[in-house]
Amino acid sequence: MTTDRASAAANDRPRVFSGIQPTSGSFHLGNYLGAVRQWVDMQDTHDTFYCVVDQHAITVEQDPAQLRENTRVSAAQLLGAGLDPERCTLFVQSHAPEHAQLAWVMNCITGFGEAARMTQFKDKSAKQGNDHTSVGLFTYPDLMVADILLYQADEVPVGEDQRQHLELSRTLAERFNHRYGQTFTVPTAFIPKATAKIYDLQDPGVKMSKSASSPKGIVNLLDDAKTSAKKFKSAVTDTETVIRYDEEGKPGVSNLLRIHSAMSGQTVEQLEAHFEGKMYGALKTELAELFVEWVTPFQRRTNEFLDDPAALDKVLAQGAEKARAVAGPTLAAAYERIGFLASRH
Ligand code: ATP
Ligand code: LTN
Repeated sequence: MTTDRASAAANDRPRVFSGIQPTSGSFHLGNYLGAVRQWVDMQDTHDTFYCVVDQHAITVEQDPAQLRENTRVSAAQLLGAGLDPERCTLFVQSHAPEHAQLAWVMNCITGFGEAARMTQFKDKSAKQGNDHTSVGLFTYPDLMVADILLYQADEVPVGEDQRQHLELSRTLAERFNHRYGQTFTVPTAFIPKATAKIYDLQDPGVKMSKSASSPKGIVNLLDDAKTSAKKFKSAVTDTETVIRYDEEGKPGVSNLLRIHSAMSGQTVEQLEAHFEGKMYGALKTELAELFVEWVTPFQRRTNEFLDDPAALDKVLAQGAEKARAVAGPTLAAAYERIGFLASRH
């Protein structure tokens, strides 16, 4: 049985897979700069598969109606950000049952201690306490590994916080291949340094995060643009007055410079020269303007997709069909290698 390398080779582009959780009503600027922006760019150079990972979202408690709504809003934002269903495959994880099926296999080749060392699990479970932590949260990384390996992905664009999970996907791909014969491509993480970790505007020592940031520290893409502009203007900096990049000494200013650089396309050095002799207010105001200029059309496009749920559902149904055409043969190969009796019906 052949896996899907043939079709990836046929269009001669490296394969990309990535996912995002529908755990909130809006993505934040960290999600966009750390991940989604790369997803958009890679459509031109890679064979791309992008997934709204609703099964990961239920590893913590979710309200059913809210989850359904957030799944649609997530897909609409991805389209609003520039994903083009003609050039990528966009789908919802639970629409492709192969993910849960391969995840079981991954659970069975992962050591208990290995899973227990995942830092995101340790952090989240420590916060919630054992009685409120699901087994699903513990095996979350194995579902993520299954997502990636099903598509024989070469590259996985994510933020810095996902590096350890990516390492696990490499380890498990190699382990499976070694035990049962060559089946999976060993993926690499694609983590552009400059935007790998966008920090909270009020607490520039920690990442901007849906679950942990205070409302003033997080820039939500679907919030009223004026509200977000105000957040940039009240971002925490330091008591100096020089606009200079220094991650250790000036984390707040450095975060703002990195965001500006990512959105304007100017290098940090160019920005330091541009802001020479100016006060922090100038950087904040310019950044707020840049953001509003970008976010306004983003919100318009996202709302267009939200206003037509039937069209959105159709995009997702077609995406699932394309995804399953790749995931199905990979799962079948893995099942055969591991020794499952073929089902003939
Ligand atoms: P939570 O804050 O609850 O951990 P999240 O905001 O990290 O959630 P995810 O759906 O887990 O959201 O992440 C989606 C993508 O965004 C991932 O690739 C992740 O690495 C990236 N990402 C999240 N936060 C940041 C950040 N502050 N800077 C850069 N990338 C980020
Ligand atoms: N755990 C990831 C979301 C995710 C993902 C994936 C990312 C689930 N499956 C596969 C890349 C590839 C997160 O961002 N928190």
